[in-house]
Amino acid sequence: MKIYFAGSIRGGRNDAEIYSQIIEFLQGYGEVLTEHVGKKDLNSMGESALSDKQIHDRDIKWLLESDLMVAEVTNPSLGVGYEIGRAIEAEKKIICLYRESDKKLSAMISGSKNIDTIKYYQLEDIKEAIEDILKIKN
Ligand code: 6IA
Repeated sequence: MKIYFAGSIRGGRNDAEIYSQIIEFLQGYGEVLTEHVGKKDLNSMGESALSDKQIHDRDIKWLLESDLMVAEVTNPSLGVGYEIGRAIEAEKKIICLYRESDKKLSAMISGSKNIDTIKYYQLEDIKEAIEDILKIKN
């Protein structure tokens, strides 16, 4: 199974460590195409070796190839929101992970019937929920 993990880059890297832990967990289920999103040395300026067009086109190609999108949406990111919209259009299975905080999740995510949203406090909380969703899918 190919998994597209989405997490904030230019929207802010405060949750990079959490992304890295989620990616490690997801790698037990399949190939995570976007492993770089969890790299702690990836700064908020993004990948300088590639142009923005190259990043966009490569990521959309990976997204369309994937079987499942998992997006961590606690830290709002324009890019992640865009990717979720593209994944819905492509009829992908989509799981959004959101840590309970003062900031409420966008209604465009929590109100979408095409997205399974998992609210969590710590990593352990999401493992069982993801496993349940994947079992239902398979
Ligand atoms: O608006 P944002 O930058 O927060 O959007 C983040 C999302 O867009 C992530 O889920 C990525 O899939 C995608 N994205 C945005 N910028 C990059 C990028 N820059 N590289 C890969 N995906 C990106 C350079 C980072 C590099 C390590 C490849």
